[in-house]
Amino acid sequence: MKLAVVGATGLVGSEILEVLDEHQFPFDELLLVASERSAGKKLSFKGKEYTVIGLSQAVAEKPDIAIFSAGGSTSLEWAPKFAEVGTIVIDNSSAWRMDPSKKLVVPEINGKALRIDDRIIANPNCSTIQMVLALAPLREKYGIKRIVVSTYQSVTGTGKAAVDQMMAERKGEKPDMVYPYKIDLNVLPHIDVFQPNGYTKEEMKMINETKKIFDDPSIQVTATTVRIPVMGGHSESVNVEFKKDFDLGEVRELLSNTPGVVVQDDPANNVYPMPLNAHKRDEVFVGRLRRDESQPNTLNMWIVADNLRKGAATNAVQIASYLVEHSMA
Ligand code: 2RA
Repeated sequence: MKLAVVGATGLVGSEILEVLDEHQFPFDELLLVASERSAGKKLSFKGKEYTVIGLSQAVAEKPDIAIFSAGGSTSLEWAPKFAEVGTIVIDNSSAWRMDPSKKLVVPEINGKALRIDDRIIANPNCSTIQMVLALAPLREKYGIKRIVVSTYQSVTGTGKAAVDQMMAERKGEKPDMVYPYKIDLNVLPHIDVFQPNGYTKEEMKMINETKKIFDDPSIQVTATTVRIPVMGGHSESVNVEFKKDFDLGEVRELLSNTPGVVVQDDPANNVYPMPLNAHKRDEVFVGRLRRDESQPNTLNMWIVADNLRKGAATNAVQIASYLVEHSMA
């Protein structure tokens, strides 16, 4: 097994390396890949030093799996070149997610859809992954009619330059601006670019990707995505209307029995999910479970996860593990 991590020098790239190590992902050879600009750089993994290589050199190495986290344009150009030499690309960018010929995979939900000839597999958007993982067992039991989601997203979702902007602001230094405004002590109702319909691209990702992952275009979704000056993970307020009525105790039990989901819901003792506690954790945390008393069959929930983990690196490594375990790679 020859494994390549493309975009190894970035924030998600280094998280992928941590997750590969923690999950003891089996490989014989590891290629750390980045743009030609970063080629030659040294990175260490498990006490061993690696020299970062460029993309053309990596294609020539014909890796079995390449986990990409290098942005949409790199992926559009290079994923097909890897696929052509037989590599299975697991891509973190939005480049291929809505391509009808590509699978958009959260292994616990639709891993079964993967086939041996899939060559480019899309990893969903971070804020979508944590929401659908928590909703999946409830959808199975009660059916979903409509989702209203508002997010509170970590600056790590934008990348290292955004973390640097926030930290410089905290120190009173002049930052290189990534966001149109100051992010520290502020809240920006603006993630990714605005679309002609008034929604942002991040909001449209949540809407469209949810339908694709659940393979159900009839689910109605509306989203407001917001950037907040936090680092540990993304938080989401989710209001979900089911087709059938539910029992709150049963909801708790279904969520507690879902692999990868942890229920933290004890308001009397101030127990609820927070990004501070989700940081560096692979699971999705759910709490504030309560009936929406304003209309039937509707539940309110609060969902938190480390966006660099289950929202990116962990999900991608889990897809790779699924392929290995099912002899597809
Ligand atoms: C964000 N969803 O948090 C993005 C990262 N993919 O900005």
